[in-house]
Amino acid sequence: MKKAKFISLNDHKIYPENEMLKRSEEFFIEVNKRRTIRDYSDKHVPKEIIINCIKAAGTAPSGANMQPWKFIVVENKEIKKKIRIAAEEEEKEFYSSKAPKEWLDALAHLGTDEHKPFLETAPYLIVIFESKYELMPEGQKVKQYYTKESVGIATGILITALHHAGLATLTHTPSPMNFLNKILNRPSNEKPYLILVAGYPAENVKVPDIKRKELNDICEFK
Ligand code: IYR
Repeated sequence: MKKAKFISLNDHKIYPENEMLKRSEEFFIEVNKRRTIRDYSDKHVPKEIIINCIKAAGTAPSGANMQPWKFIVVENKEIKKKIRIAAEEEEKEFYSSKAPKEWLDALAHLGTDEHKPFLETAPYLIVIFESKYELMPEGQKVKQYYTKESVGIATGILITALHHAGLATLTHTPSPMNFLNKILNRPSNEKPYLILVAGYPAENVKVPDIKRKELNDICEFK
């Protein structure tokens, strides 16, 4: 068993309370401007920006610090096309037969359908995989813990980092997504978690007229 080893905490900055208040307000104002975008410009985005955002995502806490995530960044047009074709096939089934009426009703206000042109137009598809276990060189499987939670937190940081950098995103989850293992040549221990579409919004893009819940509806103080 590995022994715990501790080092000093050097980088945690303490701010005066008025400054914390200002920083927290400003952060809310900034993230509150984020909207999910389904129509993208094909304008190039420097890869370094994406790299920095993925580095930010990689700072997420994780079960037993196992960091059970993998971010596959797809820029290649042929690969994006393959992903679009496979995703649209699943979505066609979803919208035409698989989805119960209740689900389609719940989605109606978003105006989505089986067509996913953004999978080709957007400069980046960041395909996020969740490692259910780690595969060691000799073939042993090492269990990972709280993988869904860990990858979810990392994805949240990634979305926030991309927004902070000035990019739009869309979380896309065609179901099932195993075609991603095949297209991206990922091993069987990696389970597709979601496709994060990233780029600039298309010019004059429209977004659904939807509202966020009020603080009182999402939070209680005891
Ligand atoms: N995957 C489909 C359907 C869909 C499902 C949910 I839940 C959404 O919030 C949005 C869409 C699609 O992408 O169209």
